[in-house]
Amino acid sequence: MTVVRAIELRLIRLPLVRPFRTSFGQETERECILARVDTDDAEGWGECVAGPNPGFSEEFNEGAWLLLRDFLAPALFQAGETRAEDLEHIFAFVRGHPMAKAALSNAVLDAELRARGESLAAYLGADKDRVACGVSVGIPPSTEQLLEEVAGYLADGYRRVKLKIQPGLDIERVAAAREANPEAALSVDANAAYSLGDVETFRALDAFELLMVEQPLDQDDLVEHSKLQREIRTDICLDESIRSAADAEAAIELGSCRIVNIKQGRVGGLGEAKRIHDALLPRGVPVWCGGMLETGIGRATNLALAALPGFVLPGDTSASERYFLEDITEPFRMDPDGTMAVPGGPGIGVDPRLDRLAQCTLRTEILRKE
Ligand code: OSB
Ligand code: MG
Repeated sequence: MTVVRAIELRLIRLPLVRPFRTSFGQETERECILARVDTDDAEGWGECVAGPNPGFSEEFNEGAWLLLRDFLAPALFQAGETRAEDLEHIFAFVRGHPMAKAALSNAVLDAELRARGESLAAYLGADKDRVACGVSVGIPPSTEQLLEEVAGYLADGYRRVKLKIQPGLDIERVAAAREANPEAALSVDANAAYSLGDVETFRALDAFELLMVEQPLDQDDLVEHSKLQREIRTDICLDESIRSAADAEAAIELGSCRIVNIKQGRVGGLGEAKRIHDALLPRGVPVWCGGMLETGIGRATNLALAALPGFVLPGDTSASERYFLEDITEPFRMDPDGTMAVPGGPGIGVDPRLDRLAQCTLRTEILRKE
């Protein structure tokens, strides 16, 4: 049991090493909220995976900030003695807003685990101490740049390279990447940019032996995804559509996908992420750990999740240097064999560097239990 005495919200901004363009927009920096909680025994950190714009989902930084400050933090203070696993119930009065909830829940869990000296990976039930890494490639201005970027990542050792696509920047780009890399594990991610009328595009992509096509259609189109899956050979993987274990079970039952991307932030935290994992493992559905361009705080959280037994495909758990010139924690590095160590220290196992935080912070607010 823990009592959270204070919560620090911090909006930070880190330049990305290169612009990250998807079908829903372009980002040149990672801007996100960090939550730090103070308890009597330890402090804990959580990263909100939302960005500045509501393009990936409904959530965005300024909305998440208000929600954390005006609803979630007061509810946590009012609850008094709590365990991290109670927070889902304490926050259930707020509909939606999974990313904001996950940030604060993760911070409380981190504090609780640090206080008892247990690693997040062990707490979740990890069965490995290294995970296989993939990388997600934004849509570059030209095919030449795409080929150069892909070649660089494959030379680094990444075990899977995911290409972002959007209507008009799909078949030719993927064909070029496949031709240049006949044996590479390639996948694509459409971030919901297509409709069922685009089935011919996906039939054409079948020729390139992709590991999967991620989120081709709108997030609410489970039935349409099941129709598309019946029309194509390539496995569909859902990301945006999966907000809960119930969504995941519905998607599998409907045949809307054969692979699931689990992002703990998108589903409201590690509790729901683990329930999705636990529901899909006995059904033999492969899952992998997605990413949202996290700093070292969110990356450490993701690596612990990716170490669970059902995570059998390489995750978007890339090295810090793929995103930032300088992270806010010590950088996460990938070995040439394409694997990364899962932190083994108490809690998430990493601490932000205070000098880096000071450089990156746009705004801070401290909330206290009265
Ligand atoms: O759809 O998986 C996605 C980044 C931001 C928002 C959505 C997505 C992504 C990525 C990059 O693909 C994953 C990462 O490397 O963190
Ligand atoms: Mg995705």
